[in-house]
Amino acid sequence: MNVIRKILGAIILFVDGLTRPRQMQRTDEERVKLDEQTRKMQIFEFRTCPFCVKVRRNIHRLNINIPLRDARNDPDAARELIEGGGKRQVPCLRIEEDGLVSWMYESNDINAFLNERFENVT
Ligand SMILES: N[C@@H](CCC(=O)N[C@@H](CS)C(=O)NCC(=O)O)C(=O)O
Repeated sequence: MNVIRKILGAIILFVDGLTRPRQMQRTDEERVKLDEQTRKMQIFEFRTCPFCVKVRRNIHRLNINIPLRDARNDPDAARELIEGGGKRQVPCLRIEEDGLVSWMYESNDINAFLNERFENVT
């Protein structure tokens, strides 16, 4: 089972690498604004989870920087996710705003939130 999972994971990463979406172009000014907005965000993920790949591809497309936390291999990340978010499900977006921390699960919700926030820089 573990071997099959590893093979599938390798295929997912290979296909993802071959078919990366085109990145949005950002000016230096936009880059500064975006980095300021994403500074307090983190994505908790498993490297080969297809739902995480979907979110990572959107982050790549939007050309934004959000740190990735490996909740499968990093015990600290897994603990933070379970204690903060309430369950060990990935992907999960941790957002810290005005001193408040929120945890967003579900790849579709995360991508909708990121698109809404970052397709147009204000
Ligand atoms: N509907 C969720 C599905 C997420 C999901 O099933 N994630 C799996 C990994 S692919 C998970 O977190 N499993 C928990 C575990 O393996 O401990 C989404 O779209 O984000």
